[in-house]
Amino acid sequence: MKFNTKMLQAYFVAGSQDVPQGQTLPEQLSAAIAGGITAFQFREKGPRALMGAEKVALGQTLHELCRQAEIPFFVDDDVVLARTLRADGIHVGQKDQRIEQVINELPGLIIGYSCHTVAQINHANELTVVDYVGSGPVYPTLSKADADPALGISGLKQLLAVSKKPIVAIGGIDQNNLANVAQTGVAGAAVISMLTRADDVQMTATMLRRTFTNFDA
Ligand code: 3NM
Repeated sequence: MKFNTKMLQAYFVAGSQDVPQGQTLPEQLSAAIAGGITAFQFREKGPRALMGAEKVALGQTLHELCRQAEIPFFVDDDVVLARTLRADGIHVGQKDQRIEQVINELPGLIIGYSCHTVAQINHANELTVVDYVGSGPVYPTLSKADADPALGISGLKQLLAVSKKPIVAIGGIDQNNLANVAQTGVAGAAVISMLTRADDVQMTATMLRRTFTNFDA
């Protein structure tokens, strides 16, 4: 699949650990797709994450839902899992395997790279195969244990000013602050809890998508 900046508009990130009891990730992803999300990232991480065959099986189910909807399926960090699941893309963090190594091991995949500082953005600018940058946390988040300090809108704007790559904002983004995030000019928002904790996942996904479709020049 070829990268398109519009894929970043409404970017759902989740693993089974993010889903409240009584619901499942395939159900939530189906609802989010019905609502209009533009990308999904499988991020099975932390003490409650699935392992081994169970993780692969869930990934296959989720990828199939994305395939039917013709939206990209990303894997967080894991080169082997990305290859096993034939993912469309991989998202690489600063603390993961070195980005250059991932790029060499997965030719042809869409590559996302987390950047939290101007220095990291400058590095990403030099990497021609990096398609987009994920920047955050914009606001404090409960979904990532080792998150950096919050950037705020002003910090996000500083990163936007130097980035040659499209930026998807992440971290603590919810229905109340979404418009402020969109107004910075980022290509989209990546969210976990805004969708996994939503009362109505489909409607919330539609709201997320519309926010960025309206700001789309
Ligand atoms: N990465 P929520 S913040 C996965 O700053 C992730 O790079 C972040 O979850 C970063 O939308 C984050 O629930 C968690 O705040 C986002």
